[in-house]
Amino acid sequence: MIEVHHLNNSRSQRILWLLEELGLAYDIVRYQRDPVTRFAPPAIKAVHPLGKSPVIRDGSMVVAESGAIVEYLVGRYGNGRLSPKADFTSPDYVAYLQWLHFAEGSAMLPLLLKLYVGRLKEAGAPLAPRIESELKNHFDYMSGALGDRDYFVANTFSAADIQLSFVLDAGGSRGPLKDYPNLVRLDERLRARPAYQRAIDRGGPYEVGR
Ligand SMILES: N[C@@H](CCC(=O)N[C@@H](CS)C(=O)NCC(=O)O)C(=O)O
Repeated sequence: MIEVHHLNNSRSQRILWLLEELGLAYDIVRYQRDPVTRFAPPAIKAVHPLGKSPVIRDGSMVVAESGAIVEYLVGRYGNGRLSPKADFTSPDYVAYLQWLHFAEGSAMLPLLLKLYVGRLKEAGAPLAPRIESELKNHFDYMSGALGDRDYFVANTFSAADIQLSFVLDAGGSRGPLKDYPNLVRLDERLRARPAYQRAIDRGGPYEVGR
């Protein structure tokens, strides 16, 4: 049975959602953020030395890093669902990989900088213009690429949309999501999926984007 090491209000919500979309059985090992620091409890280091969530255990396999977890689950259990066929000559598959990696590799950086630099108050003020311009840069890019389509890759729901959903959620709580009506509509479309709702029911309240 796949085990998901799930931290409340975190990126691991995406993995629960993906597992629900794939109809796979899974167990949840739960961790609560410290109410003051928001850090994960040290106990999570017993499963992976980084001490971050998500981590999954699947038999002898322990996988950290949500993009890698998504690729692993879709590649191993997807049977053609939630991604274009793996083919490096296919523009759709290469676009899928790009979006999958863009979420954590690029888009989260200015969102995290805003969170941490914001805690410096006045001391962080010199960095604010660059952070804001990079937020705009990344959200402009996502919004322009989505255009009037419903989903990022081949206009078909894929695991790349799941991976990008945390960027939308973080953009809703401390970024510029509201300035991008097509991304707001995508966020609503994703949240309305029955598997998304089932993942919330199992994972517990999820308030990153609210
Ligand atoms: N790039 C990693 C980021 C993992 C990460 O930072 N997870 C956060 C939760 S959203 C975490 O565990 N934070 C608690 C902590 O750092 O103590 C991924 O996508 O899995």
